[in-house]
Amino acid sequence: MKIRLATPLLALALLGVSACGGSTSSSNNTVPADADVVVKAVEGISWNQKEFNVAAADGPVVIYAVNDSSIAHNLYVLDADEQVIGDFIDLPKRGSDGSRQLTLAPGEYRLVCKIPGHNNMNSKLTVT
Ligand SMILES: [Cu+2]
Repeated sequence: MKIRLATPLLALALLGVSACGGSTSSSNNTVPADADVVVKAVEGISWNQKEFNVAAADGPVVIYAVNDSSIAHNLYVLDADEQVIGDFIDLPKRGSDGSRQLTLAPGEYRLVCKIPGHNNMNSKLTVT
């Protein structure tokens, strides 16, 4: 029976390249390429803008939210009747983020945070 001498060498080579597989975490969140609306929770219990606008004529709206503050938040999309649309985005700590694809008819919506005392986090989203 022949012994294949190349095999141990190949095994060593594979061990060598598999040593580093850890993920490098970045402090900067990457906004999804398909995001139509980018909402940031900022210091001072506030969204980064009071008004957002998006044209939905080409289909669903992708809303991306990220927590860029030191306390917990969440993002709810409300329609004109204050009804919640879709699932909320939980933003428990700085760097938390998430996105939702929602089918929104043209009109006015609110982007709110429902944590008690965060009433200031109430921005207008206008869909055209
Ligand atoms: Cu909040």
